[in-house]
Amino acid sequence: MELVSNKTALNGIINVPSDKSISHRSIMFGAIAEGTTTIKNFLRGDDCLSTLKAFQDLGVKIEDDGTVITVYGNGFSGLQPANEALNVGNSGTTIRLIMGILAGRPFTTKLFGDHSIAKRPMNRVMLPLNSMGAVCQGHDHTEFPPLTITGTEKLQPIAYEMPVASAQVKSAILFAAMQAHGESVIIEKEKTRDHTEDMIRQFGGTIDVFGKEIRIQGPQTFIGQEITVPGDISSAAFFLVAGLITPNSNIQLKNVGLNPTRTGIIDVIEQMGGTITVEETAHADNKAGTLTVTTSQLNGIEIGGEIIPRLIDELPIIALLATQAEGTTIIRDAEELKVKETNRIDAVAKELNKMGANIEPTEDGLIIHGKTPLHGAKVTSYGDHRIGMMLQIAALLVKEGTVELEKAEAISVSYPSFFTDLNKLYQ
Ligand code: SPQ
Repeated sequence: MELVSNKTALNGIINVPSDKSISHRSIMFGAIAEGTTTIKNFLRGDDCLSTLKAFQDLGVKIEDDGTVITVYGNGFSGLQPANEALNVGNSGTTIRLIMGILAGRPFTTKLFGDHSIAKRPMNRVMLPLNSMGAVCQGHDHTEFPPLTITGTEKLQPIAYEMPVASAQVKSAILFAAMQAHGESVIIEKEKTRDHTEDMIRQFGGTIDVFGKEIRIQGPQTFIGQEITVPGDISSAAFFLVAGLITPNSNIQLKNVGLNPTRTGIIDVIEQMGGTITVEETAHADNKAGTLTVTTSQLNGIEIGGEIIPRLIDELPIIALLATQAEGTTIIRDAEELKVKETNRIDAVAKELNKMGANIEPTEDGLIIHGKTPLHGAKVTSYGDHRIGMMLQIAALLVKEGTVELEKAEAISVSYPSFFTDLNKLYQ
């Protein structure tokens, strides 16, 4: 499709779509809890709908009246063998977290997804779950999907030092650990998003967190809750950057979730000299607020270490931001980007360079030399929603030529109303 280009001002207010990570987990906790869970502001993006369908296939009654999702949980033992293989679509969160839940269920489940899921590493989840007593197998003796998992009611607790900083791996182990008999201890490599830990408490369970050390006792039972999902800072990120780099702009983003494990992009914008204000508002379950950005002069910075998991999904759009900053920006310690929906290090460098950026891909990140004007080109999202949205924001700066995006449909994975929201800012 041809992207919107050559915008000289963006102004307005956007209600950010609901948080993807929290939407997935609200269905999962609803399904394993006893009693009814209601979910308001559920994200009806493709990924979260894959999670919803997967739990329906596992025998959980889930209704959607168009406003509220209602999950009728019957505890872990309410999950029943699925008649067919579960299709997780494009969603890494669905396949990895569901494996932790299925590790404690005494039946076999097959899981598959799209061509991107078939390339995402699964040993990071399969190895710890296998050591707890589940039997997980990848396709053709590899670690890649389609996968088979046979769970057991006799899961052993685990003491596990995580080799990667990953909220998905941590969450999968937590879902298994809450079904095991005894105490499990998980040590994180770096602190990652903690929505699973928050929901354990919210659904009436217990968990102890001391910095990077997590202790959880199993078995635990959970009670159905009323959940309201806040807006997703990872979706807000595209319009934060749009407002900072497009001339004459002022954009307000309402109801953005501000869990501190997710707000690394705000720190980066401030360090680069961007004008951003954060106004916290009351939200039922999670910290949230209004973020306002205005067009800014930016400077290059270094981004690495503990902040990386706090902005891992924002790195493609941060790379675009850096192309419009004076000087060099270095992103390091971000090798996890290579195993997302696509290799995001290569994709960002290749596609933005086609548009005139000066970006060097490295083993664990990117070196971005700014400030560079951008021009028209034929680009692709590689089927990765975040690459697709980043390229649309880049196109806004293009004055000459057009930007043609291949595989734009991937954007509906996390932000189905992305183009409609963008449209509101220049009408
Ligand atoms: O679900 P999926 O496909 O893995 O989604 C992504 C994304 O960009 O939306 C990653 F590609 O987000 C992950 C995130 O990178 C969602 C997530 C979570 O909800 O727990 C955690 C992060 O992944 P990881 O591998 O670091 O645990």
